[in-house]
Amino acid sequence: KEFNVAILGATGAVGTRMIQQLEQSTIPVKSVKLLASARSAGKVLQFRGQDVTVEETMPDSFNGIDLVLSSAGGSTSKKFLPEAVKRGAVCVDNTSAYRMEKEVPLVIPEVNEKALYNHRGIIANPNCSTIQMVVCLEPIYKQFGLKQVIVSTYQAVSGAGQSALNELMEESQQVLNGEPTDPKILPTKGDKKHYQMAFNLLPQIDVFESDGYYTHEEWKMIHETKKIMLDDMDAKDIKVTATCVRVPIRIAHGESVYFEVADKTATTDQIKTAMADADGVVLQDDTAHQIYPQSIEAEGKRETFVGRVRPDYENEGAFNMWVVSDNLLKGAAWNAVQIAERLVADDLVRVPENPYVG
Ligand code: A2P
Ligand code: 11C
Repeated sequence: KEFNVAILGATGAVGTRMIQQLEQSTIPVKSVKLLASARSAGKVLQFRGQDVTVEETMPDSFNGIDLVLSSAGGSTSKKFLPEAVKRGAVCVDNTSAYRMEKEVPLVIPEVNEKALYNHRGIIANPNCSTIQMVVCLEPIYKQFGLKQVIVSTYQAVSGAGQSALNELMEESQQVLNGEPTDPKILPTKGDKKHYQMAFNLLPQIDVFESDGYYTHEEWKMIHETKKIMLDDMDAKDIKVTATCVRVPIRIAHGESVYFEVADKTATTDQIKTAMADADGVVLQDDTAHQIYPQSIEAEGKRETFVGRVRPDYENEGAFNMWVVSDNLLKGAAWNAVQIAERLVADDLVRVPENPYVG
């Protein structure tokens, strides 16, 4: 069987990578439809060497589509994915629109592929910073148990979309030229004030929660991790806390992850081996030769890189590590296409009789 695939948000930072990852995937593609807003209608992109004209998204855009890969913002997903499911298309959604609904599987194939079997039309792709952390923690959890995770992120600007990336480049040039900057997007489009990102760090990703303490990005890292690893967004079995910081780099998030395992006999070498043996994780840890993960080296790669794995000498059974991955690939487009590959392999590209669209 061959599949008619639509990419919603095809002109964006993630959408363009979805095109590329789909081109390189094992999915038998019969046709590809590239969808965006009216602003991009008529723009010509390519799929496997063929020109494809971008179309404005309408409910009927999904007629005859089998599979949708979507990354056009949460409100666009809420508006169009029910229309797609109604027309028989299975949707892999990269936005946060449906992630916390219990009827919607939130999937990292290396961790909880089995959750795909219960899908009811929409499958959610987790947040980028969650994916790269959980893909490393899962093999540790399986072998040694996990009690607590404390993460601090160093997140690339492309996570905030193509327009934010353009803003960083423009500001950087302005600063180098000695000109004033005029921030309009970062730290987040959704908040009132905007700050310079070039040569700066911003401890705000997404808007603040109603408690006045945590950002929504931090909230997502905590609750998505629990939903993926423990199948319950509020589970207490693993304690998780996060600080999310935007750094002035283009692509690939870095994360300092501190974790405490249940099995106090676990050694640093065993922790390293558990991750080195895990699918999708590459251990880059040789301090004698200054080998550790770097953002510019992770860019364009599908894997998650881990290094600087070391014991906390003050706390038995606790460790630190440094995790880097391309936020647009494993953090978004590749994880989504990987989910689609598994759906195809397991004959799950069909909407069941009880679809769930929110
Ligand atoms: P467009 O290029 O027409 O604005 P990014 O995450 O890089 O900001 O990209 C967002 C993607 O979502 C783009 O492809 C953008 O299309 C698309 N998009 C934004 N709003 C809508 C909408 N209302 N309907 C369809 N696509 C949208
Ligand atoms: C960022 N992690 O770096 C965000 C982007 O929930 O899919 C992804 C937001 C999401 O800004």
